[in-house]
Amino acid sequence: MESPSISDRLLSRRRLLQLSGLSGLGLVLGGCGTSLYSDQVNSVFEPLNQSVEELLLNPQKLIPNLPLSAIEPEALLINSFQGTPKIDPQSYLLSVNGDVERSFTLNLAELQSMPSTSMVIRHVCVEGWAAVVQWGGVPLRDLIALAKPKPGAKYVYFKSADGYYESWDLVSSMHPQTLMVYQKNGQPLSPENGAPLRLASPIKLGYKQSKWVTEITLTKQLYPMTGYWEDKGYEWFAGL
Ligand SMILES: Nc1nc2c(c(=O)[nH]1)N[C@H]1C(S)=C(S)[C@@H](COP(=O)(O)O)O[C@H]1N2
Ligand SMILES: [Mo]
Repeated sequence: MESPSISDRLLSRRRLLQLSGLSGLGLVLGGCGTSLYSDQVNSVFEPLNQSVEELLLNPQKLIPNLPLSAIEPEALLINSFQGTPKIDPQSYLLSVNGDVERSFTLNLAELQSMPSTSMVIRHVCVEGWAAVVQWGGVPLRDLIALAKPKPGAKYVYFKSADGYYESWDLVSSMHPQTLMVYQKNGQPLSPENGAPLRLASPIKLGYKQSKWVTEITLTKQLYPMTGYWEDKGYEWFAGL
């Protein structure tokens, strides 16, 4: 699942603008000139395929944010099936690909230049602990929309640098509070908690929330290996 890497930083900014035009989302990137942006929107706009468009237009029910005072910094235990992988944030790339019109890769600076969201939610692990956490990052739905899923794409696979893997249904992936985060409790995300980039969402159990995500792949089918813990017998949907 190779996709062209954005090597030139200037080009990449332009490419992001093109992608945002294609998405129909009207993303305005921080620090970018708006004149280039409006040129791109008018020249390259194409509607999204129906199902993703519907998901964008009919936002799902939001989980109420908890107050900042509810954050429990000590309660979030580190869970890792085999330690923290070494990732150089300078050379890190997120790849988005699969059954999409436009595969792309983004580096951390590019991800951090996209509009971000913050939320305070409860993380729940099946092992019997929970923690209120503030997370900050990019809505996964924005990345999915940039990639323009092909009609029939219904699942989203996540590959992690430690060999962990997960799959989600598209609807849960498009939930406005399903985020790819690089920030936790007001600080940059720590390596143990999944830096440079991890999933965070109030609608799924902890094991669905992959840390150290390097690749997001849209698929039309659910393949036999659905997730690291699921393949050991845990429930796939794992909704909260
Ligand atoms: N790549 C990867 N992601 C992972 C895991 C893992 O072992 N590897 N563990 C999962 C589980 S079971 C939980 S509860 C959360 C824990 O996140 P934390 O370590 O930041 O508290 O990460 C999830 N994501
Ligand atoms: Mo967990």
